[in-house]
Amino acid sequence: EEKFHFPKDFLFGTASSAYQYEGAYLTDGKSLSNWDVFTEIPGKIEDGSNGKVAIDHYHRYPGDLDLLKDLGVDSYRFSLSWARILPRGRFGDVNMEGINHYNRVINAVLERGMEPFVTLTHYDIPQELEVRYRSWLSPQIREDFVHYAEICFQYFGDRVKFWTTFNEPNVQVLNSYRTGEYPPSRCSKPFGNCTRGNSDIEPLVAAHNIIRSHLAAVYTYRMKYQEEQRGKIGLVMSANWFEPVSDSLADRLAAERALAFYLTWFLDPVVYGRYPKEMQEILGEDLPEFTKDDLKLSKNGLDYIGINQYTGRYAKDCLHSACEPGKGGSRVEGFVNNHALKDGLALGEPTSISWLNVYPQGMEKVLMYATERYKNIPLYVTENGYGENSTGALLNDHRRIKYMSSYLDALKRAMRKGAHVRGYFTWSLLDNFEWVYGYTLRFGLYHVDFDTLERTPRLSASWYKNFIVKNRAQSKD
Ligand code: GCO
Repeated sequence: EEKFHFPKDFLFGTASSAYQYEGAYLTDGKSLSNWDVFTEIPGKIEDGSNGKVAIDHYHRYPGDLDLLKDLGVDSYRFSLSWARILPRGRFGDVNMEGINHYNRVINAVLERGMEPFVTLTHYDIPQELEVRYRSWLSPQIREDFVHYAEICFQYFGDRVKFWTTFNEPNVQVLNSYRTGEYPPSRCSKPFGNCTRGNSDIEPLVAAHNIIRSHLAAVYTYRMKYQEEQRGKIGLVMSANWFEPVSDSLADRLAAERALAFYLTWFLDPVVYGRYPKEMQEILGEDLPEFTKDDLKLSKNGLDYIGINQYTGRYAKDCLHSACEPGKGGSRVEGFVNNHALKDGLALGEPTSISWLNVYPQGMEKVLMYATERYKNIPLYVTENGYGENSTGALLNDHRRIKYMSSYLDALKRAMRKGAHVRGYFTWSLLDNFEWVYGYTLRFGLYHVDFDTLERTPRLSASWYKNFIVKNRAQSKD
């Protein structure tokens, strides 16, 4: 195999999020988040569980960071709980106990020789913002978000050099306002199980408010903090690949539309100041517009793009032929049917998790796509990982190793072809709370016993450790 060199500043790491890891849901002045409230509603979470305790990372972070140090990673990606820092948003005071907690975490990461890679919002927000003005459906949220972001820059920005405004806002708005699976569980046809019905444009409205919040926070960082603090600020997207189900022109265009209505939906406005043309054509006046002021903020409104890449799906045109019910295909999906299977065969290999097929080619393709579309903007693979639907221990996780190694090969292929990838974070160091699946899915390099909270390494932990050592050595010769 051709020799490959990772650049010197390449970051290997693992990723996590506050609600999925921390627990301590009312400790030290934290208020209820939207997820604390939502998980109380019967039937929302597969095993009826919640993140009140999660894996108690709030108290166990020193030990967990020791595990990371032992893995030899360069960086730890984690998120801050907004409700710990500003329990009432901008309607109340900063909670200094929350600030002190994250100061200790950030220092502990740095003391172990790692770089903190910090997400401001990974789905959980103070419930007060939901109750007062319906959070992301209201333009008011931008003021709250910028206020929160500035407090984080002020208290942590001397040490945090990588900021992410939002984690997977595409998944967030679709699950919150389209399928109703995430709080505040609003949905539109054909999805059921919503507490309230709504119009199908709510995901577009929420997305617009998120993009404007992102742009304003980036602008504030650049104007007031970046010169002194010298950090980078970016946005992390869920970046599933969409493969045309056939070679026909119609299906190839459908695959383009699928990406437009998922990935470039957020990235095009932030980088180029406009929504993708496929969205403009199909949604017309229902697509919110940016004001002149927004546009002033929005040229190259990020320093890096975060790519969460796990899997791929088939895209089938249904602009010209009938959409199959139950497979997406409405105008808010760009008239694209989404298929896991073609002639009964999955794109790649199926796993025990319905949304996860092993399709490493998707990693290479998405990285090349982003490189072509966004030219010189650096890319970080901020998540990639393998989960199993199992309550057993499965410490011999050969399937995870095979998955990671094939995706890392695909990442190298993309880099050889010119993709500007600067980092790779695997999801996740530890088994944790997997949103609507509760504790039924396990993504950890370490097994966590959810009763005793004991952490036990799987084979993949030493595999990843070796991978990093080997690949670092290459970069030095
Ligand atoms: C995200 C993801 C993570 C998941 C992981 C495995 O939004 O970044 O949903 O939080 O736990 O992708 O599904």
